[in-house]
Amino acid sequence: MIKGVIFDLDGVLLFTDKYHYKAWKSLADKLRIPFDEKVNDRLRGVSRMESLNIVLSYSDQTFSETEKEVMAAEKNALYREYLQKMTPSDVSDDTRAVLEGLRRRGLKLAIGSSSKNTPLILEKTGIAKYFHAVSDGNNITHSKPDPEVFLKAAEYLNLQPCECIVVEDAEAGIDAGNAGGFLTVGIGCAAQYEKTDHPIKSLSELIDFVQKQ
Ligand code: B16
Ligand code: MG
Repeated sequence: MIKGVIFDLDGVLLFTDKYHYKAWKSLADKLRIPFDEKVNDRLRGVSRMESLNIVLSYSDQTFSETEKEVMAAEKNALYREYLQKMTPSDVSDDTRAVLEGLRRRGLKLAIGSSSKNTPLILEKTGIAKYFHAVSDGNNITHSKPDPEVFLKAAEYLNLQPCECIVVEDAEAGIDAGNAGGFLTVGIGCAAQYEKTDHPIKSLSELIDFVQKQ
């Protein structure tokens, strides 16, 4: 029986993925590295430094660790400028209705995000009130596709992985959910991924799906 739902943040609850894209694009343009939506999709769910390594893999230059630290910090500063402008109006009515509907039905809700910027995003959008637990880039040592972030979220909810659904937009996130023994639901890019247990087109399909389990 499903007792909890663990939501990825970026690309599932909020469209902060467009800000990641703009910030990485700005860095890539400066370094004259080709970067488009297809490359950006490879960065979904993976950590900041792993993302940077993917971006730099399209360059024929090599960079020192110190140079990479500077680049990652520059990208993050630009990304945070976009986040600072977020408000509760960035949360769609549909998303609110689904979170409220699941809570009303007694489900425990958690966030499972690779992002170290999760606290800022929650503060700006005011959505922390919907969640019983938050597991993010600040409490993990291994990023998705490692299941750590979701296993911690389930632990914080006092639930077993087999009692929880993981909702993801990233292939790395679906791999993480599967590796942790969760039922995986994919939206956006992850809806087309063959390893996703259940694809959805919109979050509003979740309530029915949870009730049928
Ligand atoms: P940060 P999620 C992930 O968030 C993003 O999808 C991924 O693109 C990003 O590199 C990662 O967070 C780390 O983010 O630089 O803010 O720590 O999808 O797991 O909610
Ligand atoms: Mg995501």
